[in-house]
Amino acid sequence: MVRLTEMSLLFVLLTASSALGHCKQINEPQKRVAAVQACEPSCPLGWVKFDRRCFSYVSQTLDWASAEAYCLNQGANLASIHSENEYQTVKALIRAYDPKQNPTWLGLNNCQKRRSWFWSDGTKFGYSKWNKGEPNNLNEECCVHMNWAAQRDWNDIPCNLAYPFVCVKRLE
Ligand SMILES: [Ca+2]
Repeated sequence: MVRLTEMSLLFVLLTASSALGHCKQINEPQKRVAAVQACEPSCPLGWVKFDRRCFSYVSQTLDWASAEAYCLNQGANLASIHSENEYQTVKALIRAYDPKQNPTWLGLNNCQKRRSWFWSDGTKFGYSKWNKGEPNNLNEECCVHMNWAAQRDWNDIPCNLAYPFVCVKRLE
């Protein structure tokens, strides 16, 4: 019975490691679990991992559509945000590269319809962190950036303005 359990564990571990491809086979049983954990997919260099996704800050200032195109070239989209913890992670990422925390594009927009907010990565809009009085659609604003004004949260703004941005991609 013990032998069977051990064989099952070995099978699971080997299946997991072959699925992950780059994992080395470890022969000492006590090291196998740690080895598989270490083999979990990781983000590319310079990308920050949160909740099975990878975030990257891009300091180049581009309009919203060009920023989305830049992210697409990285196999990513402009960042979507789905929780306070995720938001604080993205804020910290921006702060690490830009201590002044300038306004930075997110992937949120309502350019199709006034009250319909969509994330460019196709994830569902739920969490939000608008500045007080936003979104106000002043001057045809339908794209969203964060770190706006003193409150440094979200604001709708014309899409043709240029800001740095954050890209996100799923871990494979
Ligand atoms: Ca606004």
